[in-house]
Amino acid sequence: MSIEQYAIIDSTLREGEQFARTNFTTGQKVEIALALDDFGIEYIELTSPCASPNSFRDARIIAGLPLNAKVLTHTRCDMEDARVAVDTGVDGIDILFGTSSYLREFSHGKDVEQIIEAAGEVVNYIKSQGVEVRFSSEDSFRSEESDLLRIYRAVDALGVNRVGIADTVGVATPRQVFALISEVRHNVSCDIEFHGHNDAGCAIANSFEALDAGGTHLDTTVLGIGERNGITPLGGFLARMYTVDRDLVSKYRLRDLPRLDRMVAGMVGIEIPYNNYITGETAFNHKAGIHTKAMLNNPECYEIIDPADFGLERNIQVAHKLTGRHAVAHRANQLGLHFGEVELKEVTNEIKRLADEGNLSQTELDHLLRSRLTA
Ligand code: HCA
Ligand code: CU
Repeated sequence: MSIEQYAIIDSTLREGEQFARTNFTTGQKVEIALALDDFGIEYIELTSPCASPNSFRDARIIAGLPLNAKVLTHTRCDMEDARVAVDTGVDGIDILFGTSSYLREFSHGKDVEQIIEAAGEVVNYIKSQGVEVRFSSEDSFRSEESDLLRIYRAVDALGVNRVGIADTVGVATPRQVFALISEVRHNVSCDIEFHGHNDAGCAIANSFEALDAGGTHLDTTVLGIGERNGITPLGGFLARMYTVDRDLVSKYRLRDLPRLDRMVAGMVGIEIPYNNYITGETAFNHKAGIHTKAMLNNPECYEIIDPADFGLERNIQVAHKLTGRHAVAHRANQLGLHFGEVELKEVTNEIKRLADEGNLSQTELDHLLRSRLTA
């Protein structure tokens, strides 16, 4: 385990704007930037100022906010775009070039030498303006590794702050990510960023492997919103890191995660998925009798994350047919009711019988428990 230091580049205001339902207002963008900054996120990435007039204006506004986080914007590897980006007053510019054979053939038509030449001019200009610069290769995992390494070595020699590896189409496996980032680590001295899409469900695992292999910066968005089904979700990534070592995430204000997820979900008009990492409705719900018995003795039996660290509570579900005596006694105790062993067995059997007949609500269950003791 080699992860000692890493930083999050949250791209809710860039990749997140590429989510099908997103259309943030200026006010919402400012609210998100402030909330991410409060949370302790180190970098906030914004949509290219060349995308639209409001994108330019909003980049200037956010770059002017008194944030601890560094503000980045994202542009093509193009001199005119770079000039506009510098004009916004951001701390850093993330430039992107397509290096896969698909993009080289069907998009820009440039070979490796031409890519390096174009990068040189733009990188030198951005650096001359005293602004941070990152060079990333779009669709890195469908690019020739030797081409990638040549390009990364060249931009490293130019003095970029970071190179970026992007799994643009979500095709990479964790092993491939570990292998490529390890190789890049041996070839450059600058920092290394990873950006992973989630098309095949590997974004979080890939992000973890990227850091474990020597990556230093990781892209996330709140709830994972982004192009198609999105990228590494902030909450899921934190869950992954927390369960490896809580100290890895103690620098963030974890108790604010539920508010952050709710806020962005509301702004883009979606519900937080029921099975979302940490903030999903059922993330800390315990149902089966055998689980709840152990949980009541020691929650760590079935929980690798303490919900209290995220300002949340667990729920022991009692009103169902899989319930058990311990869960029923626990609920009864919460209501100030205490059953003897025989009564407890009887009332538990009664709950199971009723639940078999149809859904039993918590209110009905509480009523049953109370009526048993007053009868
Ligand atoms: C895209 C661009 C990008 C860029 C990632 C990066 C990707 O939407 O195609 O700058 O590292 O996934 O490649 O989001
Ligand atoms: Cu992306």
